[in-house]
Amino acid sequence: MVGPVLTDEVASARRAGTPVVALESTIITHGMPWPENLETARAVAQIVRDNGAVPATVAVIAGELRIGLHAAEIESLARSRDVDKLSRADLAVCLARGGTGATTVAATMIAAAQAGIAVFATGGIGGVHRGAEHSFDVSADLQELARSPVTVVCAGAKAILDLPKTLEVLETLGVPVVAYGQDVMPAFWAATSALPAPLRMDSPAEIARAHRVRGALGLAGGQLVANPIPPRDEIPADELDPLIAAAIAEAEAQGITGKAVTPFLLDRVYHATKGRSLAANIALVQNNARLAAAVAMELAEG
Ligand code: PSU
Ligand code: MN
Repeated sequence: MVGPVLTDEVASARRAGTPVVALESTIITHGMPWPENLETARAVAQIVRDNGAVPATVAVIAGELRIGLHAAEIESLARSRDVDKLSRADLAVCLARGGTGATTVAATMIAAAQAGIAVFATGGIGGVHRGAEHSFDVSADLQELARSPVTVVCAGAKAILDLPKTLEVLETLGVPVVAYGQDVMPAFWAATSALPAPLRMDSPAEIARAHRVRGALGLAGGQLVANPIPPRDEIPADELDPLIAAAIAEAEAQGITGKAVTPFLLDRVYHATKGRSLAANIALVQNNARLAAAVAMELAEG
């Protein structure tokens, strides 16, 4: 019961060497409101399929680390309001207790690596929070990128975070940070930022090659690919910045800390933008699913 439990579809894809793309479940339970969370989870899985790979959503269900969920299980997670948010620190405890929980980027990477799944698509990763010099709030996602051999396709770190500090920590940890098709880092809701990208790649084949070479060198950890949101869906940074500052002030005033911070800020930005942040979030996750499937295809072709 400790090892991951794969659906038949994911297990046979792994045996056959068919491309698989891991997907996280915290974005469903804590990242988006009902019913867009369910619609997005379904759409993202379909996009992975349409692009030739098998989607594998990861979660802990009744004490099992599940890789690949059935439609009813995804719906049940999407409807639930009090599911745990699991990272490296709490994954084993939830399994030991027979509990149910959603996996963050970090916990999803752990599961993917155990099942030999090399590619994972999400929206945004956790990072260094603004004010981390006081709060020490640095997401466990960053350390996981330095440990688990998974290429994670995201849209950059959310602007609720401190992006320069996030890049510094990733560099310290030895994580390759790759902007896809441009020289600057994308910033989640915005396609560009003022930050130069540490690395740039322009094709799924290039990303797949670098993933393989990293493994062949024996380097632990994966790669972070930052795929810009399609420009028609973006919300410019100057529009978002004041709303984010207000959301952070509100979080501080209410004493929100720890793992509650990210969901709280996302919810506030959602209301402040009258839902536009959610529309952008949905568009970028779908865009990332496309690129991740293409990278998985390249890796499967060997
Ligand atoms: N980015 C999003 N939506 C999310 C998250 C990130 O756009 O729901 C989730 C991911 O699961 C990520 C987690 O791993 O938030 C980071 O949380 P924390 O900052 O507490 O480590
Ligand atoms: Mn945190």
